[in-house]
Amino acid sequence: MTVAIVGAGASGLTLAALLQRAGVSFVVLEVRSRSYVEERQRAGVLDYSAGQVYVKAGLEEAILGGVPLDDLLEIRYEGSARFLNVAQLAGGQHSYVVPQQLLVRRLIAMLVDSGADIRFGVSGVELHGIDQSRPRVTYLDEHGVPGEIECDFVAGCDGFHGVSRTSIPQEALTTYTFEHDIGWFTVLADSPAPKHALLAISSHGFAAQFARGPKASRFYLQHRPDAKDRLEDDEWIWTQLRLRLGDDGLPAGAITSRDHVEMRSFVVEPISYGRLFLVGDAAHIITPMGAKGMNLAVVEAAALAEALVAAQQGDSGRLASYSATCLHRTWNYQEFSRWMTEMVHDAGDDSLAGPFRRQLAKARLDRLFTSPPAAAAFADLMAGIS
Ligand code: RFL
Repeated sequence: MTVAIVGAGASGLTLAALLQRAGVSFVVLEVRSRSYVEERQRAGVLDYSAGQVYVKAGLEEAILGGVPLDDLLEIRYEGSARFLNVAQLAGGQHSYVVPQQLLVRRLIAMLVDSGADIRFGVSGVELHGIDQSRPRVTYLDEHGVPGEIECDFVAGCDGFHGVSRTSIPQEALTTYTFEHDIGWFTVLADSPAPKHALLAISSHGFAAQFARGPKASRFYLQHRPDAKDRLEDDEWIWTQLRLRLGDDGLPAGAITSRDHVEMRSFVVEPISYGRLFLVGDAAHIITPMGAKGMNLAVVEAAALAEALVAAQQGDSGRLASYSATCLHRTWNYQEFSRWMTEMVHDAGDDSLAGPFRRQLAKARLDRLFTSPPAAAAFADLMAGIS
């Protein structure tokens, strides 16, 4: 059996690593260079379920070795701190602080060292015959030389803007999109990492701070419609962060990257067609609230690896149920992300939600600190669905 893996991000590389362990042959095609992929900064936390993918595969040391565990979540309300010990509430299921670029770098090093076939810098990738028994993937290599991979299955791990999803006839897919009508900036700064993941709810708007290594933080910052052109305004950013975090002494560091976040959700159903299986962002986009994008990508890659290994042994049942199994998890995470999005925005700032919804959101927030079953249900989703 040969699997063509389109895309060398979190999902494609995880799938490759798991197939390699199982002795299934594969080729990975990636449009970007190795160094570009290794330096792309995005997510920062692997939840418990995603971490277990590497533990169960015997890759704990190679992928998770030396990374700190993540137990506590701070929710700061108008400057006053409250903590949830998420790992304890979830029965000891802790998350791992793993910047996405570290995960990607470790996976690539492991795969390349063991001779895996990863072709970086390709272009013009096209899928052919995905509804037939021997699909083909054509491309131009990094020197512009045409190449072709004949395979048994194609794994579409090429993100939202890739070619895999759009190779499926439109009439075969149902598409769901949802605009959250909230504006966010994201800023990466050389500012000391917070001790714990921090969500700050405030009448000035929502903000969050997460570690990205010991000396850097990723901040998220809600902006109202009248402030959406403030992304380049460092003074506005630091003033707003200090106000919302209730921390006058928050040190301003060099901002190394800044962007608008698309607060949009997207799902297609089904996520397989013929011999093509979509994985991760190729199949869905989830807002950063709840931090599930990378985790979904990793857990889906594991589900597909298991299904492909079973198929190689003559059991194609798991491939047949791959889409439904993954969509169940995806919709649960979309619901979790939306639930949290409403809570952290509405509880602080009633200029968008109005006073009634603000009270509802505050009740939802308080329940996390007053009802152990409510806190446990929250922690259960934070730990992830395997
Ligand atoms: P990736 O990681 O984007 O990898 C897709 C790969 O496919 C390549 N590609 C192609 N290759 C071959 N042929 C083509 N035609 C191709 N087109 C594209 C791309 O170059 C790329 O290498 O998708 P994957 O594997 O599905 O992984 C998904 C995650 O990367 C994504 O969900 C997360 O990064 C989302 N995300 C976060 N997720 C979390 O769990 N927690 C977070 O805190 C978090 N923060 C974030 C994020 C995403 C962000 N951005 C910019 C999208 C913060 C940011 C700023």
